[in-house]
Amino acid sequence: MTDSSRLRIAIQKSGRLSDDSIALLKAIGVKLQIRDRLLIAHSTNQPIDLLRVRDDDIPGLVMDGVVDLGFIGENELEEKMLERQAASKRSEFSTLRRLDYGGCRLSIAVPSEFNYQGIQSLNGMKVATTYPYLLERFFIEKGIDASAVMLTGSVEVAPRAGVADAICDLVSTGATLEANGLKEEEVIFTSKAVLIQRGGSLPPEKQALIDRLLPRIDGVMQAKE
Ligand code: PRT
Ligand code: ZN
Repeated sequence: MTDSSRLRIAIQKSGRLSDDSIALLKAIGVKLQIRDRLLIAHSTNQPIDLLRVRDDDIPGLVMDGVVDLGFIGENELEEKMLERQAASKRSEFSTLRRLDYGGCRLSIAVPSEFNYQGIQSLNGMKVATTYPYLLERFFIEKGIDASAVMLTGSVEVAPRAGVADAICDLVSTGATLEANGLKEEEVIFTSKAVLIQRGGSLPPEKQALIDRLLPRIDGVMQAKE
């Protein structure tokens, strides 16, 4: 793949975290030449390679030690951690920084005409989601007897399509829920993008590079406050 002496960073190829993650790397002085179709992007002034993948793959790439660092939403990270735990897979990593973008919440929403009377109203419901592990954990913690229906997309249309009674999906402005006749009732997880590092020790030069980059990230975030 790439020269293993170079720091490998996994980043979302195209999606809500891509632009902000690339902007952050550029702001801390990492020059990048990104060609849209390519999986790998090399820095032209630092020993850094970017692996551009779907965000779903990033937690596993870090936890399996395929890459050294990854930019990922906490929602995806936590879901994948629970999934790996259920499969008795190790999920070693450390969170280096919580970043100032990618903010959203994972919420349960019900059709607006539904007479929601608190969390007990969820009992017996089918709830469509892309995050079954986070949702099941919430049900268990709250003692709710409901089931998660896994959908990989178009979660917000599930109640109208008769596939589920409610949904559990990411929300930022709330416009998508409103457009689909749904109202947000329970926030089950709040999320931002984070920078994570794989478990185990890194070669000294790689660790030294990370240790030089982190204060620059702090500086960039402080300058925006
Ligand atoms: O292709 P790939 O698998 O890489 O991308 P993806 O489609 O799985 O993810 P993407 O790019 O949509 O989101 C990546 C990450 O961005 C998420 O895992 C979150 O950490 C973060 N994020 C922040 C969001 C949102 N805000 C968000 N609003 N991810 C998704 N949404 C969607 C939500 O699912 C819903 O469809 O936006 C819609 C709701 O937005 P509002 O503003 O109408 O409430
Ligand atoms: Zn994804």
